[in-house]
Amino acid sequence: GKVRAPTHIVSTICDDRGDEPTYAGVQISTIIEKDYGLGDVISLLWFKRSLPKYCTKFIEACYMCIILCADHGPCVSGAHNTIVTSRAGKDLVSSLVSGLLTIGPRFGGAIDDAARYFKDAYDKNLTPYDFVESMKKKGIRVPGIGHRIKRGDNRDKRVELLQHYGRTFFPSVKYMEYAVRVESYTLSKSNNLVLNVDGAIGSLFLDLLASCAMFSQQEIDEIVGIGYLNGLFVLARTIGLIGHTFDQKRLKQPLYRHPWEDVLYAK
Ligand code: Q5B
Repeated sequence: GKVRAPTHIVSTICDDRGDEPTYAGVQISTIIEKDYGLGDVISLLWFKRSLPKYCTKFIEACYMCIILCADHGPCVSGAHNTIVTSRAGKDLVSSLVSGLLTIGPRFGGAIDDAARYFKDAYDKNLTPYDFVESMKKKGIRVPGIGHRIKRGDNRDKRVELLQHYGRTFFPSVKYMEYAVRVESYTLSKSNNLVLNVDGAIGSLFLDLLASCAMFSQQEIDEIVGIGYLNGLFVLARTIGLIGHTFDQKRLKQPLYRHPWEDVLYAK
């Protein structure tokens, strides 16, 4: 019989060979007819399954996550880079990616590590004290904890909205409540060591995966291991960074040059 030559690429999420593309087997016309939202599309293309409404709303809550993380002003690392690049006369894609490239362990990209460390600590029954102090001994900052401007007495509204959503709609929020207990301990050390938006999303996403009965333990470990969750921040902040690019162009802002007065020229 015929022997099929091995393919160079294996792909499992989207098939464009028929009359219309399918996302994880679902035709795009069905997606439109059934009024699927962005959370449903993310569920199909990232998780390869349709998730229950409260999950897709949370992803959208990540549409909360996505809505809530879409922008956080011009002063954060990503927006700053995008603004400087746009003012250097570069195009949309260049301005966007220069901002996106700042997303990482300190800025916006701590969601996966927050999920990994909170999961490991909770599953091992570590007390918040033991968890935080063991991280300190290893010289690792607790991902999902700490913020440059948010404080114990100036909480992050986004975190509060996400927590309220989880407590209202999720069957269980054990990982998020663990993160809150960790925060109580870190706040006793310093007022800036709040649970931040990355930590809130990371811990709540663990709750989503663990409580919706749509993922095996092996699949959850794979999702956390591969690191899907920073994708939510990247996706969300792309909206804001595009906005900052257009804003600078609309305002016809000149080439940016940092003022000498704001540099310490040290020997
Ligand atoms: N200390 C976020 O640091 C920041 C500690 C800690 C233990 C911690 C820091 C951190 C983990 C990464 C993380 C996501 C760099 C943040 C985001 C999106 C955003 C951004 C926006 C948006 C802030 C002072 C003392 C030192 C440190 C200790 C600090 N963090 N100890 N665990 N996690 N967090 N990132 O204020 O004894 O003096 O040496 O890395 O979750 O990115 O809006 O801006 O939407 O755009 O610069 O919200 O927390 O604090 O470096 O002066 O440290 O606290 O060891 O102790 P800061 P530092 P010591 S959300």
